[in-house]
Amino acid sequence: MSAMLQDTNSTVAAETEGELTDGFHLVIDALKLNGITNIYGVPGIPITDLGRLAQGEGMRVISFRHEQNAGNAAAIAGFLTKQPGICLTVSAPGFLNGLTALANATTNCFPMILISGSSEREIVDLQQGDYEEMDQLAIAKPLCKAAFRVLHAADIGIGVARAIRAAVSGRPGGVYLDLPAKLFSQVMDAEAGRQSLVKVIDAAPAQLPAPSAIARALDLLKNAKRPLIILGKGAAYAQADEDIRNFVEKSGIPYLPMSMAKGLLPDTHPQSAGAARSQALKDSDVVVLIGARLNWLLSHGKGKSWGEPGSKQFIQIDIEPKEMDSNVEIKAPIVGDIGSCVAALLAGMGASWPAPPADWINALETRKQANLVKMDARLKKNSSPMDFHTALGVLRTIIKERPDAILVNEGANTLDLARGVIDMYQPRKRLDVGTWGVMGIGMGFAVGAAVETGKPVLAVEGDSAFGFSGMEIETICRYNLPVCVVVFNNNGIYRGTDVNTSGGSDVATTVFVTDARYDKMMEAFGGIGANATTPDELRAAVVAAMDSGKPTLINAVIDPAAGSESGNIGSLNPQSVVKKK
Ligand code: ADP
Ligand code: TPW
Ligand code: MG
Repeated sequence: MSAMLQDTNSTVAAETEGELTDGFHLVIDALKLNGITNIYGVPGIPITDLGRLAQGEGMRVISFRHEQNAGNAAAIAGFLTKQPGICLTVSAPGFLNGLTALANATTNCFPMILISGSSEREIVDLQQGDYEEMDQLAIAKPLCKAAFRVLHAADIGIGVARAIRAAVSGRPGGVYLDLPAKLFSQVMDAEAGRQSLVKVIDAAPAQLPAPSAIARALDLLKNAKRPLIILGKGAAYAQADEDIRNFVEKSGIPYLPMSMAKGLLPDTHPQSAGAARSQALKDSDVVVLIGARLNWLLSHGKGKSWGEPGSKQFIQIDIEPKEMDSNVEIKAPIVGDIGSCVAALLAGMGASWPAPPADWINALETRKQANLVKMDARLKKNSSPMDFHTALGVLRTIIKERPDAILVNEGANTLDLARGVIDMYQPRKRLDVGTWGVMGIGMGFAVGAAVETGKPVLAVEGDSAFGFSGMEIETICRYNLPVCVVVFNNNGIYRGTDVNTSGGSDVATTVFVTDARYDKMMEAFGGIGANATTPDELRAAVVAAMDSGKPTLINAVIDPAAGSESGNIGSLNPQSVVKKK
């Protein structure tokens, strides 16, 4: 290798050997060879030229205002495409800004690669105070699925290949790729460079379930009196849409979609038990989990919301063997990729499958209809100022009319209520705060979704949630993306009505500037701003935005008293019971 490899100082020597390449070009060539076309990042030392050259070589390089948002765009690109999304950052602070998104991607099982430039190893390791000095590899390691560093240009091909395979194979997740500044200007013979690149073959190999696991699961399912299917975002990610739909319909079993699995089957599907969720969880006897973990979002599979102790038996499909028995016993684990597992279940069900007992179906249907009637009444209330339901009723209709639009959603009340109110009709159209309930995914997800799919994006944002990534509306305007942001402005976090109990002049910790006009921010960058105080105004503004495809921000004025603390998860919010005299 030493013969092929040159550093910058030996460029002259290398030139005598014919056509040359360098670290910059090898990184770009390695990504392109593997079908990666988009990079999300923030430029600066040492990766400014990498972004510039990548753009020059025909990649789409989207520059953000903050790395966390670039990272979130890359993560959601990974979820939507099953290809790792690429985030590119500068050393130390830029890397750290991107790291939150990498950790979040890993937590959510989204494949992404954070590629970060880093400072000189010799100086970093001796802690001699380099520009943006930091041992980035060590810091990234516990927060992602795998972390690699490339020191020689000739190893870039293999490094990128390892990163891609690690991100998408098995349980998908975030990968860190550390590229020290010196690597980029290392020069080597172009032909040897080409030969060093690796096109990853079968990056996410199918993982077939054992026939005995399928038989065990079907046995359990066949004898169930009150079966239930839960679809999680792993099922949405798997892109096995048709087989999943066939499995649900052939089995006749009611199903519940987790938040980002909404639309895998339309929420209006007769078998959806979404509107009878509590009862379905509590009263079911056999539960089939498809790409959904029994974490806090499902109350760990036990406790009050799951009914009597011992009343449940679980079948779980997951690609990660360690997920089985994570919280409760799994009676029938099926380890494999969802596409292969669901196909095997379908095959094992044979030509006919007994319908679940009618009393179970009827009980859920009765509850569902009663709940839908209640919700309908709330949505139709033409309140002024608008409350969450009135405003969400408008957006619900708009998504029904435009089912191919992508809905991005974050906030507390704005999130929890939108999840229940807005029906989804197509797979992978609802993108939200995911496993961590993290604020700040909004504009990054909106940009990533618009860039990857070309579809219109409707981002429904709490006013606090929006603030975490709000500066990216400049990015949305700069790339002229079809994104309509609706800020649910209730003057604060949860509500805008809290008071400072000390009587001091600072406002309460959850309260923002009263009656702020977020729409003016969009106008500052040449986008369209609108203020909506009634359902009619809101509808008109969103329809205009979706029709035009122009970057738009609508400030939706919501009653500051309408929300509740922590939205639907107030039970997780510890509150002091001590009264100070
Ligand atoms: P939700 O939040 O919607 O309940 P989770 O993120 O908790 O979903 O669960 C997703 C699960 O899906 C993870 O355990 C992950 O290992 C699994 N998963 C992701 N992709 C696949 C796949 N292609 N095949 C099987 N399991 C998958
Ligand atoms: C990275 C804590 C959860 S929800 C929320 C915060 C700050 C904002 C709720 O206010 P919003 O919604 O968006 O105005 P609404 O409709 O109820 O008024 N930091 C991070 N993640 C989380 N989850 C928080 C803080 C939080
Ligand atoms: Mg708010």
